[in-house]
Amino acid sequence: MIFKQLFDQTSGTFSYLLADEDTCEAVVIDLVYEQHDRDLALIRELGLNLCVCLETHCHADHVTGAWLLKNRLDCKIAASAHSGIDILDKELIDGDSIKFGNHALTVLETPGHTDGCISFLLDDETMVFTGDTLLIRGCGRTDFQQGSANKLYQSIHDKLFALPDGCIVYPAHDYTGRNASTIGEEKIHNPRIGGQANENDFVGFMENMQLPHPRKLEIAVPANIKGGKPEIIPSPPK
Ligand SMILES: N[C@@H](CCC(=O)N[C@@H](CS)C(=O)NCC(=O)O)C(=O)O
Ligand SMILES: [Fe+2]
Repeated sequence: MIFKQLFDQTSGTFSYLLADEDTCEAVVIDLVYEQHDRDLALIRELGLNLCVCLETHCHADHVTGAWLLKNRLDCKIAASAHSGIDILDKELIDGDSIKFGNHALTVLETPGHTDGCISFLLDDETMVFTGDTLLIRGCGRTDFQQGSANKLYQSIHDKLFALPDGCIVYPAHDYTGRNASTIGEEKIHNPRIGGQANENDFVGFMENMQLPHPRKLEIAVPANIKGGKPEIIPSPPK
């Protein structure tokens, strides 16, 4: 399998490209609008056939590059049926399978950061793409966008922590220079939900975080509801 983890420095966002080496079918997860040229070039250089842009949720801190890539490569856009994104070609629900060649991602509904948060589990359970549900030594905030610390606890504790300890956690963000973790590591070392922390500890922690709102909140949410479709459609290069 071809696998690329890509990073946007400005928003601290990871995007992911996964593809089957034999069939060249590819999927991407959580693109960033400003990284469109980089992502398009990479897909073309590798000779891939992009099937679908996947969104783990409707992001509040950056605008997705999904619509821009669909406009150029004629792929589909898919996210949770509860994401609030209104231009989806496919609304995903728990247990759905997204196939690319001989590989597949399974959809796990993991609400809490938003109602429409989903994670994507690779079929051999070696990788899980957790969006903002589970971050490295952290998790998504629960103070807006239908956030619920109780739901987030259940999603992480009951669904993600039930995966094999060796399963590699690839989140949507990191703000400290780390790039991946494992389920086993987070079960022990996540300061919010790891170790002996119970649901009350977790909810108490989340309700007292007092984070400033993301800088782009007012721009990002309305733009992401439209899949990142710009007001003025860029004309393709000649
Ligand atoms: N400083 C960042 C904040 C980003 C932020 O709030 N990120 C959200 C994800 S959309 C989050 O859940 N962060 C969790 C945390 O920082 O612990 C910005 O302005 O964009
Ligand atoms: Fe988010």
